[in-house]
Amino acid sequence: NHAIRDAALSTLLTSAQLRGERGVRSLIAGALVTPGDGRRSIFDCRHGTFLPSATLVRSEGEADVADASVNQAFNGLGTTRDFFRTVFQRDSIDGRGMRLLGYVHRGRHYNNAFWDGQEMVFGDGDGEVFSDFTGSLGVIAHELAHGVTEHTAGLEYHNQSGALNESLSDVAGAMVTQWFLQQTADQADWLIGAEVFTPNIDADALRSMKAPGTAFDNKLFGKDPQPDHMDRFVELPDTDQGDNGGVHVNSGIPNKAFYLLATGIGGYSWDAPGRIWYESMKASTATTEFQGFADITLRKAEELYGTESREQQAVKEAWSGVGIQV
Ligand code: ASN
Ligand code: ZN
Ligand code: CA
Repeated sequence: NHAIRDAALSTLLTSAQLRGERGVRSLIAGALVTPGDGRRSIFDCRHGTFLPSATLVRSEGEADVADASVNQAFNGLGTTRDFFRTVFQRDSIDGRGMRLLGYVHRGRHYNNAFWDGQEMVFGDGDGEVFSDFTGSLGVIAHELAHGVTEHTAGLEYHNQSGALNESLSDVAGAMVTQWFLQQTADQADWLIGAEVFTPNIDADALRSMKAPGTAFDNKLFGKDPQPDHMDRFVELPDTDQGDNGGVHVNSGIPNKAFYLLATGIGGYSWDAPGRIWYESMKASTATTEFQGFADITLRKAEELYGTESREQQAVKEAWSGVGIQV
């Protein structure tokens, strides 16, 4: 009886710890349960798609393994976690040390990576067009940042709120990459996912924040559909075919605004520009749109740096550059 009860408790404890459910953990046994601190667990899907069948292959504190995808996911999630902790004093995805669950080798030839509300999942790519998605720190940070957005603004993943959600993930992807390389806004390439294409493919990256709409132009994909200004906003249906109302398309507009802010202020993007964006993300809601977010950034720049500060002036000019007046 004891054995059965203990086994059930340990299962509950393990799954609760893995999911970082603080409420459940403290409910179970207070002192017995250690906080997460964003500890990493990497699972190998071994080409399956059913995540509960994946195998735990590397935990926090453990050394490199033979599988490069595992180590890349482990390192990328660690760098992103350390970025949020060091730069924004944020403890993991939920701000309360939530466990970081990374799944690699998801499916066969899977050409994507995603956050599913609980974990970060990476495909290997088909090897023809795309390579392993764990090969891009920007992509890893992008996916983790979807978790941060879900736990802060909670931006609905369609139309303008969804494009803003996508943009916040790209902004995090760029900042984490630049922080890792210690590059200033002027030194950085502002590309997201430059590493995920095989050498066969004529494409700079998935997206360019510096010049949305120019990341690729080839036979396979056509031209990069991202606009860089409200005059070229793309109306798409809120369907899977329509990219949920163009969430990966119109994200080019706030992406460009952040690029303009970072280069306008100068120095490291994660300093004043990142602080303004991060505070604005926390002050946004599920239905915040571009204009509403822009207004929030103006207010945050004022609160953080003062009325008519050069930072606040740079915020005005950045949004004006994409056709949004604040
Ligand atoms: N890589 C995409 C993203 O994180 C996956 C998706 O659209 N669900 O936005
Ligand atoms: Zn995304
Ligand atoms: Ca949908």
